[in-house]
Amino acid sequence: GAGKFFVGGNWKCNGTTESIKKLVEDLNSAQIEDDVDVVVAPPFLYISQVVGSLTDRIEVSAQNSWVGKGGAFTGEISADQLVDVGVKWVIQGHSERRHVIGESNSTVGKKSAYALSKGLGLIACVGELLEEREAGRTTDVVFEQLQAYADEISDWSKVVIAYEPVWAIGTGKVASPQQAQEVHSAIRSWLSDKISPEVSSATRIIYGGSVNGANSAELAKQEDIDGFLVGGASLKGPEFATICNAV
Ligand code: G2H
Repeated sequence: GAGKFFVGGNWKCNGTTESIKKLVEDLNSAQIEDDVDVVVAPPFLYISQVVGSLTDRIEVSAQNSWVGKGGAFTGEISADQLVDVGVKWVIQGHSERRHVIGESNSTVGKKSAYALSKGLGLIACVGELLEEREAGRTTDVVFEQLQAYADEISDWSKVVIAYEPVWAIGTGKVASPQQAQEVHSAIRSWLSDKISPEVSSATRIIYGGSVNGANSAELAKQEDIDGFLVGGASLKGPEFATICNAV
């Protein structure tokens, strides 16, 4: 493993003022161990509410940001604006943005580099589709996605890589600890070969895809699983706390 365990809660497009107030209260009163970095990613609309009410123990992430600085880009949010309201992290390249919204590898790389240049930490997602796995192309796809980040990023010190096999996202089908470990280890080797051995040993590689309170401990035991990116189960405070304490 690398560095401190890292658990992100990706709330996706869920919640209301009321439900988020309750979730923040649950997180504020949760017992979270010291040996884990915890980040939550609310929808943009609720970010200021969360920054203003959540314990400092947990940092706030956005789920996306624009490719450059602000201006005439209707409907977009810039990294500069995220920093302005107290956000510390951004998720880029989530499979829902790649496969539902249609973002390309190169767009994801550019957005990531801009966010890093503004001082945000980056949760850089990668992951293969079911048909890519079945065709034996898992590492080809993941390495192409990593290369697109590497083409734009020079400083990896604020990067966390999230491996999320698309077939395991929101489907209840979690990758087995061995399946996840195999890809995490391949990512670790890729970093060593293509970036540097130092970056490879320092960069946290977290797993996402149907992680819950019942399967997190077993996954956390794998050598190259340095944390989780949690979707559905991060909407329940007590279960999310269990996952944070999985290590
Ligand atoms: C994968 C994950 C969070 P879930 O998208 O990024 O979601 O845990 O609901 O599969």
